[in-house]
Amino acid sequence: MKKVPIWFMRQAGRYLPEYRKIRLENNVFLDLCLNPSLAAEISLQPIERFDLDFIILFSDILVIPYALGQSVTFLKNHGPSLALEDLDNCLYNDDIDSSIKKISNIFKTIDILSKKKNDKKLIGFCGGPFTVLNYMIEGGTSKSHTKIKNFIKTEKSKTEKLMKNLVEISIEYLKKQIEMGADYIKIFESWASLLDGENYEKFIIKPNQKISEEIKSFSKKTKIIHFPRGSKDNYEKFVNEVQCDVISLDQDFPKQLIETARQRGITLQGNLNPQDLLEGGLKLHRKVEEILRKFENNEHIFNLSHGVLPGTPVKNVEKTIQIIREHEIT
Ligand code: 1CP
Repeated sequence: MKKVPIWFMRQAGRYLPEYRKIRLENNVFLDLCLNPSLAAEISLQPIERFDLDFIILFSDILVIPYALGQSVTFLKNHGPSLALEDLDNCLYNDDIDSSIKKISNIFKTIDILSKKKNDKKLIGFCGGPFTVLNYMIEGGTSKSHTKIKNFIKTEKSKTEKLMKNLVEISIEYLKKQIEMGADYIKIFESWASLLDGENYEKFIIKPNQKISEEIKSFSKKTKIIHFPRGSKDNYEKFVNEVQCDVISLDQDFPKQLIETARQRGITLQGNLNPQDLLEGGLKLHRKVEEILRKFENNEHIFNLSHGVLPGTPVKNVEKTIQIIREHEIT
């Protein structure tokens, strides 16, 4: 009898009291990401509590701008803040090896986790190059994304150079994670939704294609999860052009993708709405069953369509897991 494997995007985080406790004692978020024993402990918290099938490294996609030379801080309840005056450091950075060394503690976290993972699969990750560039140029979270849209239009050569550096460092960063024991790597292209047409091709397809190719030629057995969030009709193009073992789905993807993925042997991951998980009740029950049915003829990893929201009750996560575990695939 086959079971649907489970993990949750942002499964380690503020909805867990044991995470909040460590966070309270550690004010500087980036220090926490670069502290191997605490980062490993946090990565394992959701596994110990829920016995999930995947461990995801506790870190953040914004360690890459930090490594390249941009100051990154996380203000309480304010999200990340990246210093725009440091952009030139990243632009003229030609020493990727030294940059990677600044965040090499993360590889120690992976090493600890790979020794403790038992039968669980270990996921390493990075941000998609365009998504990371978005934070670097916006200086943090943005609603309008005017700076990045303007930047790629008016600063073509700087965009090209920054993207080149981001692709290069992401590949090296992922390879090191694989060397230290990551079974899967996930590329969070969380702001793919901002682009279409030619720009989608140039800033989403091409860079992700390059990363996949390099990773596959480095290690055939490592599974690649792509998450081009908000790609809508471009999801189909994405899976046709970028090598992926798993495609992580948000709420709004073309139904045809289910059939395409089945034919191509691509696993679907997703796609419970985090708001449904937060609200719980009968609606949550119905939504979880709907998702299990929707993907029952595919290889499926149960997950959310985006990260767990901070106010999510732990009992809703437990309930969701119970429904999935009791569900039998025939
Ligand atoms: O105050 C805190 O404790 C910080 C909250 C927090 C946490 C728990 C941040 C700040 N990052 C993380 C961990 C994190 N981030 C993980 C850990 C592994 C896990 O348990 O899943 C992962 C995979 C990420 C990835 C990440 N960071 C993404 C990609 C996924 C997504 O949500 O689209 C993005 C965009 C970020 C940026 C980021 N980090 C943190 C914040 C508040 C943000 C901004 C998000 C936004 O712009 O809205």
